[in-house]
This record gives sequence, C-alpha cells and structure tokens, in this order.
Amino acid sequence: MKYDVIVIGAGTMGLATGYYLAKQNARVLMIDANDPPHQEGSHGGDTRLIRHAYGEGRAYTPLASRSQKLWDELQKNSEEPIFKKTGIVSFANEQSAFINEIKQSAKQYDLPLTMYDQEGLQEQFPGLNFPTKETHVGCFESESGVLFVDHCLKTYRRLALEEEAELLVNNQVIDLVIDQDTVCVVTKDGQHTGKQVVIATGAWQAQWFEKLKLEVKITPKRQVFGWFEADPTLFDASVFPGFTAETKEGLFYGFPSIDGSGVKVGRHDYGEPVDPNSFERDFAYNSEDERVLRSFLEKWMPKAAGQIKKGKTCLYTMTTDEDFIIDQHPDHKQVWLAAGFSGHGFKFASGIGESLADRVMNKESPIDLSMFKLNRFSNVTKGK
Ligand code: PYC
Repeated sequence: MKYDVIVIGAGTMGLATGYYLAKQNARVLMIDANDPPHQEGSHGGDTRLIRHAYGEGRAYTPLASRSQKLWDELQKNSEEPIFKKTGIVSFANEQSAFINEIKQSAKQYDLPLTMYDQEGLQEQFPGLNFPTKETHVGCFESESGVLFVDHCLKTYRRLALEEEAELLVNNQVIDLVIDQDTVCVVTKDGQHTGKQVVIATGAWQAQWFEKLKLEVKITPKRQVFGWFEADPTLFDASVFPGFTAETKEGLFYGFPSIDGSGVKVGRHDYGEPVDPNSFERDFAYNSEDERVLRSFLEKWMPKAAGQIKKGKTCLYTMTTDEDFIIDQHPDHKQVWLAAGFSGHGFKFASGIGESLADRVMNKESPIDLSMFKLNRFSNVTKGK
C-alpha cells in the first residue's frame, strides 16, 4: 500500500496535520477540492488572532501556548511574516464571564496580563469609546497577536512537500470505502488506498459524518468581515492591538491597521446557517453585511469607522458547544476526524496538526486532545 495516511481536505488543519505526519516519515497524501490557500472556505481574509489566556475556557490555554511555540518555529522556515506580536485588548461589561475566564486562565498558566478599569482602557487605548451607562472592564495580553493566514498555509504546504508528502489539488473526494484495516479514497480522477485517513474538510464535513453514520450536528455559517479606513495615529499596529469586544450588540473581534490595511472587524456571533456549496459569497456593501460592522465601529471605535476599503465572507463550522471535534471514528479506528472549529480554531492549527499527527502515528503527544472527543455528545453512532 502506497500511503500510511491520506488527509482529505488540505486547508488549515489538513495542511498542518499533513506536514507533521510527513515530518515523522509517514507516507502522506493530501487531497483538496481547491488549491490552498484560497478564499473559498474558512481560512480567507488574510489574518487571524492568536490569544493565549482564553476567554472560551482556560482548558484551551496549553494548546494555545504550544501552538504559539510552533508558529514561532514555523517563522524560521518562512521569509514572509507568520505572526505579529500586536498584543490583544479585550473588553466587556463588569460582569463578563469571558473577561473573568481570561483572568483565571492567565493566573493558572502564569501568563502576562494587565487588567484595566474603563478609565484605564480609555487612557491606554484612546481609540476606544465607551458611550453607554454601563461600566466596562478589560485586559491586555502583550504576548498575543496576529497570524498571517496565507503565509502559514503556504509554509505548511511547502514544508510538507519537502518532507515528501504528496498533494492533489482541485480534486474532489467523492467516496470512501472502509475495509477492516484500510481506507480507499475515491476521487473523480482515481482511487488511493491508505492505512488511515484524516478527514478535515471544514464546512463540508457534515456530508462525511452522514456517510460515516455519525449523529453529530455541525452547522456551516456565512460570516463577514471588513476593513475600514481608520485614524492611523490611533489604530496603526504600532499603537493599537488586536481586540475582542463583548457588547450588548454582539461579540466582535478585530485587528489594528497593519501596513495601512485599515482596521479589520468581524462579528463572531453572527451568520446564517448555509449550504457551503451555494451561499452568497460576495460581501454586500452598503447593506446588512457592512451595517453590522460599521455600527460596532461607530459606537465603540468611531475614529475607525471611515470608508470601507474591502469586505469579505468566509465560513464557520459550528458544533453545538463550540468546542472542536478531534477524534477517531468510534467504529473505524483508521478514520480520524478534525472538524467543527466553530470560528476560533485557526490559532490552534499548529498545535492541533502536531498532536493529531502524533495520535495518528500512535505516539505520545505534547497536548491532550481528549476534550475534543466525540463521546461528549450522546448517541453519536447512528442506530446504536
Ligand atoms: O478566536 O480570536 C478568535 C477569532 C477571531 C476571529 C474569529 N475568531
């Protein structure tokens, strides 16, 4: 048999996993329906945040720290920037469980974090505006920042090929035939057999769950983000960090203006469930897509609410609890699933790629991925 592992989906998680598998001398084939990096799935839009003290749950922090270390290592293999240490400021009202969890996470893992009251936030980050009666609090994590998506993916792709992984692009997988010990992956151009398979197809994962008789709900959602003209004295990356904001209007995140890009902003808790094969890919200027972003900026960062420079869409794939799925199929141990990254997975791709590759190769991994197992959902296997 030619391959030890076939990776279906060479996007963020697939490329990282393919690289770490190939680095361990596994014979790897990666197959993608597109030609990554691209703008058609979940990694479009140039940049992602990496936060270490983690408001979604401190259990993520060891994975965030390991991922940061691996991104820093990846930088040594790339002439283009992988990571920019902008720091990240997060703010919310005084009762915010998210801010409290960031604080507890920093405390437990001994991470540098500065807490601010509203006055302190205003003084330190004069681009922020607090127009409501409520009082806000916030925190600043100096070691976190921004990842450059295309550079990360291009580097993993190049390194994987240097490690003798193979990559088929613009090649759609149409079926899987699972035997006792092998998996045959059928594409429109041919068949490939491997000892194991990793399925990491992002917003297209639901079809494989269905095919593999897994009763797990994941929902692709259309997301939007935009880049706006902003006062450089307040919002250039030399003076303003990445940000998250929990407001009455929703959960927003964004990026400082990097090399004149303008401030990029998105709303995390937004987005219609969609069919990834037939959703509206174009960003709608001067309508709801722009309005939801602009209204956040006008209220909370008014000097960053200038002309929109560009807007884009991308896809989230939500699990019901917004935690990821990284596990073996309960009935087919040679089938691995990496899915449901729920709009906050990119930052962890390096750590997940490394640890998932270790698990597939039956080795000890530096990070425990057990919180992402399928058995946290009940009745996962259909008909059992
Ligand atoms: O997890 O920081 C994050 C994030 C930014 C945009 C979407 N998710």
